Amino acid sequence: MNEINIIRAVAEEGYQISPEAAELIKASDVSGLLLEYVLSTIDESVFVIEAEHIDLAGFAASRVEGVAGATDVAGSMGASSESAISEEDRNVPGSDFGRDSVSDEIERLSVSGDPFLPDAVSGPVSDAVSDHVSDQVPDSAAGSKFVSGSVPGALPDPVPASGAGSDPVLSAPSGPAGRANSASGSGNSLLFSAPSPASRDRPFSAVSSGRASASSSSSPTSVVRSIGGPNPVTVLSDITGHSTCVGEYMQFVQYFRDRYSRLSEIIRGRINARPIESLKGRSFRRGRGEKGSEEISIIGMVSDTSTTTNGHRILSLEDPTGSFPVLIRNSEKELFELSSRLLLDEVIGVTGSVTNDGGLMMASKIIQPDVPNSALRRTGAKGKVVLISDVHVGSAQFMEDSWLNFLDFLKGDSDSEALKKMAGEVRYLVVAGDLVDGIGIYPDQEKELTILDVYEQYRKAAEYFWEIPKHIQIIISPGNHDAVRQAEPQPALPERIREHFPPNITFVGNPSLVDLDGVSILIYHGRSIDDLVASVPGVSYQEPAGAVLEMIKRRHLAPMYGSRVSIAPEKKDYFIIDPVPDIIHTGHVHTLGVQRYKNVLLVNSGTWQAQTEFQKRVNLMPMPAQVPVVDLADFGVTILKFDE
Ligand code: D5M
Ligand code: ZN
Ligand code: FE
Repeated sequence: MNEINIIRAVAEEGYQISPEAAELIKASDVSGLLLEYVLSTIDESVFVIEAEHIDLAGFAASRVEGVAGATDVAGSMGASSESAISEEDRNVPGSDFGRDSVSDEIERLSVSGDPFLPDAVSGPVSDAVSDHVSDQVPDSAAGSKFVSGSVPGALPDPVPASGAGSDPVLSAPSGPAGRANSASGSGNSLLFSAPSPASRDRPFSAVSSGRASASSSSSPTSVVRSIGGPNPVTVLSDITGHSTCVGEYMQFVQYFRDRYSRLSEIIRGRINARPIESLKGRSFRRGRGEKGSEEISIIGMVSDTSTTTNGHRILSLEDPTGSFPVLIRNSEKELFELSSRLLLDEVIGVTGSVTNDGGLMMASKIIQPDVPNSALRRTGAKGKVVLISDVHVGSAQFMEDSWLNFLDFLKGDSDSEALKKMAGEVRYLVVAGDLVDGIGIYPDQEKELTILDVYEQYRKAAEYFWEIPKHIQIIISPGNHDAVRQAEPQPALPERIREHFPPNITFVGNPSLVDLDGVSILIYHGRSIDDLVASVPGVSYQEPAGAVLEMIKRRHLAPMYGSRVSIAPEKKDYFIIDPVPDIIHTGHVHTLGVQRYKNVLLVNSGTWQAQTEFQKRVNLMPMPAQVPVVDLADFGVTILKFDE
């Protein structure tokens, strides 16, 4: 196999591969078989296949095992969950799969070595165990998202430099990102494998020490575009026309550095954190007889969570200088509860004490970036903004009658005087994605479409929007059913589609931050809500604003990398919630939800699509034709129903 074929084959399975690893496979005289073997045995937390993931000895052994073994390996191609390596094999100490045994040993070590632990086991820690454990915790950042090894991700479709004149990409979601979406221990076991000399030699590691440099991204508050007039619109942050992403390996490193440096900066205002590297090999022991030990803080990205045999939780925290295990004791109820809600890849601060051997931090406090406590802002603005999403024009379930009632309302054609009055106050309409149903978005979708051509769907949508009074400024941002790349951030709809729409529409990307006469609205379609519902206890489709609450506590719209949301590694992390907006408007899950958190209004708008066959199967009850209308002066919300 040549290199291109190898890269393509691994990409099809949702992985990337380093040049060294590709070279290693290419050099084999049975390169096709070796590749199959690698793909069938790779740990699912790995996203970039490195040379150290290629187990030549294991491959040779599997071939000796004979026909049955070989068939097994070949048969598992494409069914990536099937592994030729048994669970027992994975837990052999010292193997790349040995995370569980290692964390158990950390448990033993810390339990016996630390007087704070209530269920301490007796006996001194043997040097052998201690050495073994510290060997397993890498002392360099090799294998980290910041430097090499475990950078996850798909190769996203490139975004045209400008949305204008280019054909939309109608591909299915790219990428695998085959990582389990539960935060319970399925994360990145690479952090616990000994760093290989090869990865230490990487060019990236030259820049790995010290704090992440100030991000190269543009300031989030610089103005991108502006429209004047009585209902002014200013776009503050939007990917459209600014994509630099071609999916190259180094870009993932840059992306994670930007994510880390900006989120850690928010936390750094509240704790005095030190680089993880500085914890290594240091003794934090105070003088004999002194109570307690020195409290220190670190800020890192959660790269793994696991549960010890005694039911405590171990987090792996990673910063650009290294990674470090943090133990959360189950006796600390509040802390433990918070830790159960943590997601892989979110950035947190932890304060705690480091065990005597310097190998483990016992957490006493977890700090999420969150938003400052402050009073509701007075805006000075008047009038209303109407928030909708998930119109799904072209779907057989599109509720056209209700939608036409809604258009009548906007036109001031309601029977009710109150509605007429309210319509007169509407200055803005924001659409947070899935304007049309698209085609080829999910299997058998065409059976549920009334308009089979995506451009026809947009032409129909445009007709509706021409009916809306021209003084209402409309903002349209795309979603996963729209005709732009699936990888997020998504650019605005292309000119070929925009040209059908009236001039009072500003097309923006997903996500986007816009300012409407002094009120800032962060618009995000909300695909990550599917991940949050799956991973955070208590977050449900019935109360979607609860998912948005989890986003704002993390100051990030899609904290988990590589589950349902395929994130393109742009230089700037467009998902970071900074500055804190007045309103966060999401959609996608077809249910309505409104919450207030500190000074931010969180609104998930519903849909105009009745329950689809798929949604029936998963018991998702949409809340169609209900419209939140927000008062720009006091952020009061009125829900209007158009479903009769
Ligand atoms: O997605 C609406 C909601 O339904 C959202 O929670 C995802 C879920 N959904 C819809 N179709 C599918 C398929 N085929 N697989 C998985 N999840 C799905 P929307 O993007 O607005 O259609
Ligand atoms: Zn939708
Ligand atoms: Fe959607």
